[in-house]
Formats: sequence, structure tokens, C-alpha cells
Amino acid sequence: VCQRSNEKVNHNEHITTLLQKLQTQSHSDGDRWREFAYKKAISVLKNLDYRIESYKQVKNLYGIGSKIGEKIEEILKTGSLRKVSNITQDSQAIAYDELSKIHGAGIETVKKWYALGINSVAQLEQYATQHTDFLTTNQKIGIKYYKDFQHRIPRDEVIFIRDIVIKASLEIDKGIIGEVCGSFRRGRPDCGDIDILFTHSRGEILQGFLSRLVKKLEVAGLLKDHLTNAKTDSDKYMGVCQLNSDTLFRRIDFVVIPTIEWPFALMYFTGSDHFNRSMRLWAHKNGFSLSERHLVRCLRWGRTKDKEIKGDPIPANSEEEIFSLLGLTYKSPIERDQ
Ligand code: DCP
Ligand code: MG
Ligand code: MN
Repeated sequence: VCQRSNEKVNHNEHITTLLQKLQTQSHSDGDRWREFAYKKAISVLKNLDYRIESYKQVKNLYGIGSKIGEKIEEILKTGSLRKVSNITQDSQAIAYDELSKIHGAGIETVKKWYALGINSVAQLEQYATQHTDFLTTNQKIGIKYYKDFQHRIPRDEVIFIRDIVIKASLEIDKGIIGEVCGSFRRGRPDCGDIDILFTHSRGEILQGFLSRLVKKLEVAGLLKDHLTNAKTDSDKYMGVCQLNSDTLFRRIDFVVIPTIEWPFALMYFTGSDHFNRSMRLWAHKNGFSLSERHLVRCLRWGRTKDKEIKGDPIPANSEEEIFSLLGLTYKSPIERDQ
């Protein structure tokens, strides 16, 4: 894991190969400006020490504009670029585009569906009625709310939903602390979903807290559907909510956190995922292992977990302390939005 090498590895070949073709195209078109833009973007991507898996990671990379960003998004979603293959009307790209927008459908799943001759959400639904257990719960929900889930949630609406959820949680236990994390805590004007973390202000969280909360919010009419089994006493819940009949159906996640893990969970679930990745990398380089649960000294790294030797978890009372333990200056949530 720790090996150093002078050889540069291109972790983003899946993107650069296609952009390279566009650069070549711009060159032969005599479009110097565009050629330079592609060249710069390719160089940025080649120099990254990680693989770009989502468009969110690209958005704020210095040297990549929104036009190229859109192309990268397309590559990530469909595995190809319509412009490159010169297949603007290609049915495969259209099918991939529609199918990959289903919540819970990754690219591998979409490929599998397409190979079965499924080209649209309507055809997928048709196929699923004839083949039992063809779709996961996640995918069924994704199809049911397909249109609504394409829209991000305005911040104001998140605040209304948050207030209802927090009020209900306090009615179960006055000592509960609830915090909306994710893109909301990073100050985004709109959010893909609502991520709420819970812990207890004085130690132990109540047994069965989450299932009681879910039941309560279901009765109150906020929760409309479940992705996780609402009855099992898990520490994670995923569901669908709706503020009122004038608003859309929204994805909502709850996570219950033990008090000692709170700052670590807060930091992890605030993200961004890109920020988390760079923090873990920094921790690793400095002899630590950082997770959503804790920070530990890593005394020996190994290829597999069982070969590693780790110290005891290092406690932290706040996110500020975690930064400080890692020798970093504190970054507020809005500064982590990249
Ligand atoms: N997270 C992560 N790695 C993942 C998934 C999630 O580090 N693969 C962390 C960082 C995210 C947080 O969990 O910020 C919440 O996950 P979301 O998928 O809800 O992402 P965001 O809330 O950041 O964005 P969105 O507005 O799309 O919900
Ligand atoms: Mg989110
Ligand atoms: Mn989420």
C-alpha cells in the first residue's frame, strides 16, 4: 500500500483516452483554443493520484471548465462519448443515459439490462413484471420516483424537513442531537438527498430509537417509502419522504452514531467524498488510519487488514480536534465542498 515509485500512473485513463481523441480532433479543426483546453484538462487528470469516479469530483478541479466537465460526466455515466464515436443518435447512448439515471442503478447493471434488450425505464418495468426478483428494492424505488429523484432539493425544503425530523426525535428522547450533514452542511443551495445523523448528548442512545423515529414520521405522513427494512433495529435507515403534496418525493438517510464516534461520523458524513478521500490519504501518509468511526495510529501497513498493526483509537471531542491531531488547520464545512 505504501510503496513509492517514480513511475507516474495515469489513474484516469478511462477519461483521458476519450478526451485525447477530442484534442486531436480540435487540432485538425485548427481550433487552437479548444485544443489547449483539452490538453490542460488531460494533464490535470493524468496528474491526479486517484481515479475519478463521479462528476462531483471534477466540478471544482482547477483547469477543467464546465464544457469539458460535462463531457467527463457523460463518460462516467455511459462509459463513452457520443461526440467521439460520432454516434449522436446512437440508441445505446440514449438507453444508457435514461437507465443510468435510476437511483440504485450502476453502470454494470445498466450494461446488463441493455444486453437483455432493455432500452428504457418503461421497458425495464415491463421486463420486471415478467421476471420476479429482477430488481433490487433500491431500483424499484428508483423507478417509482424516477422523475422526482432527478431534481435536487432546495435548501429551504431541507430545513422544513429537518425541523419535523428533529422535533419528532426530541419527542422520543429529549437528549437526542440531530444534525443534517452531507451537501447541506457544506452550505450547498440544493441537495441530492437529506443526510441526518443522530447521537445522544449524555451517552447511550435509546434501544430501538431509529425504528421508533421511522414509525413516528411515517404516521406523521413525512416518510412515504422505505429502502431499508424499517422494522429491524439497525443504525442506518434509508427512505423516501415528502414534505407536503406540493413538493416532490425526496431521498432521506438517517444514521445513529455512538457518542464517542460523533466527531468522526460528523466529518465523514459531511464530506465531500472528495474531501474525505484526501483526508484519508493525508492520514495514511502521516501514519494514521482515518475512518467514519475513528482515528488510529497504524504501526504497520499490510496488503490485507489482518496484516496491519493498529494502535488504540485516538479520542477526539470535535472535528477541530481531528484536524489538529492530523496536523492540519481547521476547515469549516463550507470549505470542504470540493
Ligand atoms: N460519502 C463518502 N463516500 C461515498 C459516499 C458518501 O465519503 N462513497 C460521504 C461523503 C458525503 C456523505 O457521505 O458527503 C453523504 O453522501 P451523499 O451521497 O448524500 O453525498 P452529498 O450529501 O455530499 O451530496 P448530495 O447533495 O448529492 O446528496
Ligand atoms: Mg447527501
Ligand atoms: Mn445520502
